[in-house]
Amino acid sequence: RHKFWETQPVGQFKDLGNASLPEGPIEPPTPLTEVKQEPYNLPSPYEWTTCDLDSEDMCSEVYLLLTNNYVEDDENMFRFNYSKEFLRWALHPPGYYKSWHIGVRVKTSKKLVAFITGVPAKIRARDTIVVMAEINFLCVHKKLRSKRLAPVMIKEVTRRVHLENIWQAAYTAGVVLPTPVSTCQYWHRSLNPKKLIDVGFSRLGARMTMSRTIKLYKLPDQTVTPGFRKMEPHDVPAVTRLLRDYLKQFVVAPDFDENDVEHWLLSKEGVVDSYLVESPESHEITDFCSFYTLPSSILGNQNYSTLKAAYSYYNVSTKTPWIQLMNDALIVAKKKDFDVFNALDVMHNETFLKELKFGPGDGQLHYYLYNYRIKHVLRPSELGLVLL
Ligand code: NHW
Ligand code: EN5
Repeated sequence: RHKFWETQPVGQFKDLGNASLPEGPIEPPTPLTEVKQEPYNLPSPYEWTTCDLDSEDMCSEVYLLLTNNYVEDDENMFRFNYSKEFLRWALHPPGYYKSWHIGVRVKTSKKLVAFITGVPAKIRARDTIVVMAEINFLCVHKKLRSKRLAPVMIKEVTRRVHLENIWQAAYTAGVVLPTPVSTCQYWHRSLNPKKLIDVGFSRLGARMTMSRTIKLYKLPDQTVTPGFRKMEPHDVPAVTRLLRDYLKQFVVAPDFDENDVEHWLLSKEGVVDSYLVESPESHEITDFCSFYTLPSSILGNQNYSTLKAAYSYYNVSTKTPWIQLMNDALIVAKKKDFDVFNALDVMHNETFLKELKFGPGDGQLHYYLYNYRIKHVLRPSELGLVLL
């Protein structure tokens, strides 16, 4: 069934019910001297390249490869359209390795035809903090699919991760592979229902008119929580404390320090937005919410080419009720002209999704760990990790 994945240190389907297998690494690290020193062989028309996203030209090449060939929904109506600024942010966190940003070119034309990336992250699984690679942006040009290039790319990124003495990885995918740590559901909150219906992202409900639908999804012009404001650089220590304390309760979650929070959560125009609640009395930071910007190209529509989507990122409520906090997030997203606000059913998201008129999407997201076994399949609410 899975000729490649059967050979890899990942949970296998046949072991799913087996509670006697221990939690933790599936295989031990090998001495660094035993890690293959040369890149894996590609089919002879192709060659490896390391992509420097700081180079405007290389960043554009990667952007165009992904814009034309990355993830689509199951009916091929929408395709993720990560911006260049987003890619630079996603691939340049503290301690990143340039060697983990891997491209494949056609030798003769130098055209970029495939890509895969890793970034380092400290991820806690129960009470163990593990340095991992987060693998993302695996993409093979549409014309080169089903030639078994993906396994070579995965083996090559694995080799380069091993060279840094890192032996575990985390990744997500819309497809089922051996074997999910957890399976999450996408939920969608319409902000611009007319456009969403016009482009086929959503449908007019039974016994609903367009004007009733627009009214259903109306939001106030202003946020309602006193002390709700944009996160600023001086908030990094307080937000780090708030977030670290919140993420403790999940089975799998990132172990963020102040440098990580500064990188991943300080607002970056058109990339990531973070808001917090500062108590007007005590000036304590009591609540936090954030979302990242990931538009999708709309394939084959006469009137629209881009769907502006905000994706729920990390949120913490200690004083403001979840529903009020996340409604304020919807209000600011609407003000910023997003068409839809998306969220997974991870962390405490179930407590606000239905109430705030999110509806389940047709997509799922499966979470995976490489070379790390977790005893049971986790509920989405046990996951404290959001990958981009
Ligand atoms: S998920 C998004 C992945 N990208 C897309 O869906 C874009 C559109 N599709 C494509 O570009 C986020 C191609 O279809 C791709 C496959 C490139 C997906 N993950 O070359 P072949 C991520 O980026 C397996 C893992 O012929 P193809 C996460 C498949 O099961 N494996 O297929 C990435 C089969 O193996 P099997 C995937 O269609 C995580 C083999 O690839 C996969 O031309 C990577 C077929 O290869 C996927 N999304 O290209 C793993 N899709 O055993 C990281 C298919 O079943 C692991 N496959 O025969 C950790 C590494 C680091 C470890 C460090 C210690
Ligand atoms: C790695 N970082 O399928 C990411 N999206 O539901 C890679 N559906 O947008 C993995 N098909 O349900 C990505 N509208 C896996 C996801 C791939 C993209 C994907 C789904 C998630 C999606 C939309 C559009 C469907 C178009 C036809 C969808 C319904 C919205 C509706 C709004 C009103 C209330 C009910 C729901």
